[in-house]
Amino acid sequence: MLGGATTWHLERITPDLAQWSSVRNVLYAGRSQYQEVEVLETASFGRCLVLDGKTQSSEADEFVYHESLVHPALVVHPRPQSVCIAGGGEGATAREVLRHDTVSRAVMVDLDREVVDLCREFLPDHHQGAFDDPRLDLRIGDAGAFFRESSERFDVIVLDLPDPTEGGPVGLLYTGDFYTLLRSRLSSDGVLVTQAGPASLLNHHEVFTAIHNTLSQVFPVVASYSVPIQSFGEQWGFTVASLGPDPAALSPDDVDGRLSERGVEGLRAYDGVSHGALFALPRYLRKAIAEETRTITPENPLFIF
Ligand code: SPD
Repeated sequence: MLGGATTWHLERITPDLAQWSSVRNVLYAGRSQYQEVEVLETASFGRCLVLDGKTQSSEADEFVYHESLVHPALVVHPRPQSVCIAGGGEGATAREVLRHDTVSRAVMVDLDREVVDLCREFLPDHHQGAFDDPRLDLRIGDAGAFFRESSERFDVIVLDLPDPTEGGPVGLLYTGDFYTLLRSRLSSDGVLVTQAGPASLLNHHEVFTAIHNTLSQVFPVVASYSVPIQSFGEQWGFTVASLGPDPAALSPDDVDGRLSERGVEGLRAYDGVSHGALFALPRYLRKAIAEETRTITPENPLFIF
């Protein structure tokens, strides 16, 4: 039997597979206007933000997730000055964006003020003061409405959204219509990156391959990549779409040179070597992406389990 803990968090991966994590303390549990919110202190991963039952990030391995989400897109842009983040309530995506000294303006649009406030209070190791950086412009609101109503163009757009779940708040932000709008909000050489759901053997077909295919209908250059996130219990996917160079073509020296030129220091997961490893998808995933025909639309949305 498992050890003496009495409270467990169950991370569901597929209908038939889950990861159990023992909970030392429930720091917060409640319902915001949009979703169920928990901040759990777990024995294995430290503090975790859990939305609608799904771990969004943990103190132990959020650096893997956030560095992998942010830096490939920023590094491939020749000189990212303005960045927009959709979601990212923990503040850790903003933290990584603001490491690049080329960035003079970062707008972060998150739907849920209660989640942002809880993260500021309970997850200081995630944001590390990013909310107080004068370059950060935090907006509370719907990212879809923000991009429809503002004509501002950004060098990089980072979608750090909760997963698309049936009945959840973000399904429309994973559709071709939304990606078309975002393309019009990018500057020349602009780059978009999105977290793209599970990329494991058993569930890459849920949304990962379809997000790649949907972005391919809108952008000239699209590349997907993945990294293991142990607090999620599996391999996680990301997709980057570019109006300029292909991130998958950057050499380790290109990556390390750009990080160094921009004063990016203190990374624990990402560098030139790991950039190549991120994009080195296994053969079955490359095949699944090449054979994918589904496009995500408001009429035909896709959801993760
Ligand atoms: N910051 C948003 C990341 C969403 C990741 N969801 C992971 C779910 C793991 N089961």
